[in-house]
Amino acid sequence: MTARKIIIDTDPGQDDAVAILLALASPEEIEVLGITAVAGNVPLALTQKNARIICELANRTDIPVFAGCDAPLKRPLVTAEHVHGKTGLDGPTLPDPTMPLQDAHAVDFIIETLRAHPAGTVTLCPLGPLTNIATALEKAPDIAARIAEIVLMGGAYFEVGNITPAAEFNIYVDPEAADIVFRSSAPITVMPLDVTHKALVTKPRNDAFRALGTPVGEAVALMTDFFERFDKEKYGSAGAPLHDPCVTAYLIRSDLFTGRHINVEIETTSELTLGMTVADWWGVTDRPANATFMGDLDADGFFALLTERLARL
Ligand SMILES: [Ca+2]
Repeated sequence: MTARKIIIDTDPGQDDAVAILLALASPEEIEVLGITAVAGNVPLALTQKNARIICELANRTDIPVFAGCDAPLKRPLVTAEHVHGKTGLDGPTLPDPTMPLQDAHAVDFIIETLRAHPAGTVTLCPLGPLTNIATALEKAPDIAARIAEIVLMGGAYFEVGNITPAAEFNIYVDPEAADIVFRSSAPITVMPLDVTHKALVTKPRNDAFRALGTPVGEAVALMTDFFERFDKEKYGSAGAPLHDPCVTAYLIRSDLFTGRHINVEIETTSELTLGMTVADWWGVTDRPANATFMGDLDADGFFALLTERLARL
């Protein structure tokens, strides 16, 4: 098979880091054209730096990293240091990056890459708030029809919310951007909390990362150790949910996931439910389907894939 060409749009974030490492470890299935950073879990100055730290951890200083939007379209930035720590990558001690940040703006890189490749051959993988993607769609509406697929982590239906009672973090931070993306007519696949809360790093799964005995295995074990404190304390879950790696795992093994092709719209006006992904899971409206909304994953298969691939780095 030919590797899928992708752009990873990200706000690292320990789980973003693991998602990126999984992609870089899987060249047969995934060709990473570039990484675009966005403000989210932590401010942009840290997310663009963290993206480069992760590339260097994987010895992939050839991957171009771009900085994008430093704030949501219409709102002040909300961050999540309470989950990810002050740096966004708390856990391991990783060296400051020496590889450069690219001069171009992330939004221009997204637009130019989609225009430079044949239509339907570049997949976008947003792992954070959708500000960069929405800005690109607004600036260059022609790119919507050129996108092969947008596979994103965000939203929830049965799990409802994690940053507010009604909303998942990525969508909540920039609901106007999410609204633009979900109305774009590009093919969309969503990894909501309903799926990612099943991708839990239990103790044996964490031990398996550490047992790789490599710098990557050790770093991933320490990142998920750190990340898990929050979820264990807050939700009493069995381990840290690896939200973002669901996106890159889907590109390698879509058979690990099941979902429904349904209508998904974004709440942008209510203060109470701002950023809610209103997903018509039960088909109670006749609004047209615009996204494949995942509902379940094979968690053991997911972690087997992840551990096997990380061992390659
Ligand atoms: Ca993220």
